Amino acid sequence: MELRMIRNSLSRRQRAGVRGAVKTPWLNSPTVHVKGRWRVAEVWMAFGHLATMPVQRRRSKSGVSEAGPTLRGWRGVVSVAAEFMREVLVIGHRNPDPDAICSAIGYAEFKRRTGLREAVAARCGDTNERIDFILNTFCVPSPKFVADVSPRVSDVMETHVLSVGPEATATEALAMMDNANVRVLPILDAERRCRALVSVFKASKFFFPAAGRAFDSRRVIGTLRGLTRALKGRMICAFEPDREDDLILMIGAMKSSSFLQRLQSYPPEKLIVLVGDRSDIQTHAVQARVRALVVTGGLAVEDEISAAARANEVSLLISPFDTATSAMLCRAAIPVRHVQEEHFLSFHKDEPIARVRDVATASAFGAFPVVDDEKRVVGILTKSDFLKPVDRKLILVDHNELSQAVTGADQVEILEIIDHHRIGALRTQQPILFRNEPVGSTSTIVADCFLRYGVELPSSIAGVLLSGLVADTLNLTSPTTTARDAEVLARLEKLAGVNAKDFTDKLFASGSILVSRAPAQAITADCKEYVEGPWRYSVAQIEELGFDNFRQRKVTVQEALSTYRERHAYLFSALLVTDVVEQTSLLLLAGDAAFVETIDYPEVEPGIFEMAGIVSRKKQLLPYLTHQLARLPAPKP
Ligand SMILES: [Mn+2]
Repeated sequence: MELRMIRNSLSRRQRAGVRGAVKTPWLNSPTVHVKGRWRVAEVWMAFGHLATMPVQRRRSKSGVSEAGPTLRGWRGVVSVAAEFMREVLVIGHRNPDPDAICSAIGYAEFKRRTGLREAVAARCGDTNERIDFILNTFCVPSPKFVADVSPRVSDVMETHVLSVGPEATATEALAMMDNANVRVLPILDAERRCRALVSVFKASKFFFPAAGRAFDSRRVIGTLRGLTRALKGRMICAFEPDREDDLILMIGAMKSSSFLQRLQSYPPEKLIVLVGDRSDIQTHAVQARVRALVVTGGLAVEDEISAAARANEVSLLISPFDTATSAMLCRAAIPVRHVQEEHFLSFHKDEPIARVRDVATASAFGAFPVVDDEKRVVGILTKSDFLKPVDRKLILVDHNELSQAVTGADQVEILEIIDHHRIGALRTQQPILFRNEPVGSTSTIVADCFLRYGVELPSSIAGVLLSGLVADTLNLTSPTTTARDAEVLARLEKLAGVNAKDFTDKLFASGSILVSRAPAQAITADCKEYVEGPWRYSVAQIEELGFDNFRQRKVTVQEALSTYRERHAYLFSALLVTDVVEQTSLLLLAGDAAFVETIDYPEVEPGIFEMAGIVSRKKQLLPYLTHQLARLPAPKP
């Protein structure tokens, strides 16, 4: 989304409130800045169509006006990232056939060329040998695989994860949290696995010990290297700088004699002494062999004292801060693992939001690391992320029934349907573009879109659409073929520079599914589910050059079909094995005996019917099956 387009989409009053726009590097998209007097609801209204969202959580204390909360009190600006989770998937049916894949590729291209830049071709099933042959022939990548389109954790999580390593100090963690205004920080190891979360609660217990444990406020836990970092100081000399110590902080603010006396009350190796440029105190500390001496105020140390420190193995640090500040910073140098929360809840990035939401909101935690399959942290989820709208929309091609659509299609908006099948029962929330034409393939309709609107059709896409067309119409020989298919095919042949007849022969010769796959996979490669009144059933089709491959495998294929039918509890499962050379088919039926008995085609073998001249599932077989179904008595409830 261009910045110019964002600005143009706003009203004049809104535009006045937009201060400017910057690129947010990790989002790879522009960010709009608005003034604090904007109401939160207005931001949603103005930028909602961009699927936008304030991505940086600022001060939680937001101002409230009568019209709802404003952005006042949020620090600085609210960043609204354009293109945040905006996607339109152009997707065919489950168990995709060439037409489903080819029309998705073609229509996504058409939509992108006519202004819908976020259109992406997708598929919800595996490709097969014939589809791969088409994609390879025209050098077109396979559509993006999407198993489920329902909103997932990864759709709303924050992907810019701020984190610290286990060796970080509390100072560093707290500074990072303050800067970014986040309340939770994961502690990640080198493999980006989450070990714990930084707990502000535990940190505050360390910094402000309970009244009875006032002595604890002098505890300094950490390494000398961590201390030096926290003090932004430098080491004059350091012994075992990476060893973690549990030290007692002592400030040399008293008379030399009192200091000497106090020194004796503690084991010297447990002491860290902070003092300004008081050489007598410094000398006492070095001679007593304390663990570390911190000279504050950035003051220089006499050469003799540093030499003595080296000789006595006393680590000597210089802090640029005054003694009071240095004392506080030393305490804050505690490694985060001492103030971490080991108990936390994490989610997998692919978990459905609907499931995660309840668990997350019921828990006491404020934020949740999001992990991938290797348990690496890829995002962070906070409760407010559940308010983000997931802007994933669908354009369905080559099907219009939810039972054949990608999982989760019922949970997202469907923008358009481009199809050539019977109209099933699909309800939509809004009016949609629904183009359904009784032509031989969806690819024909898609090609028609390019031709009708004079949109440039690249030769590779023309080749892909030609493939979908000849695959579905068996090169214009199927009874579903119309005059328009023939016209469109002639145009596509020219644009792609391909002879349809030669190509069809090669396409059907490329990979018999019965040969390349086990029967259980072969019968589901192009299988569709139908819902007809009280009944559910499935109809699959396999296209072959001759019936030889089928005859060799008919027993196992029949077994696979009846297993499949039982598993899905279908009234019946049908498989049409079509010989594309002779233009005829065999029908295998597994299912309800009363239904099978109604079939009046010749039963050449038990469960196998000869359907001479039948090649189209959609135009010939399906109307026949629904007609036979109507003769069945309604099932008893
Ligand atoms: Mn089709």
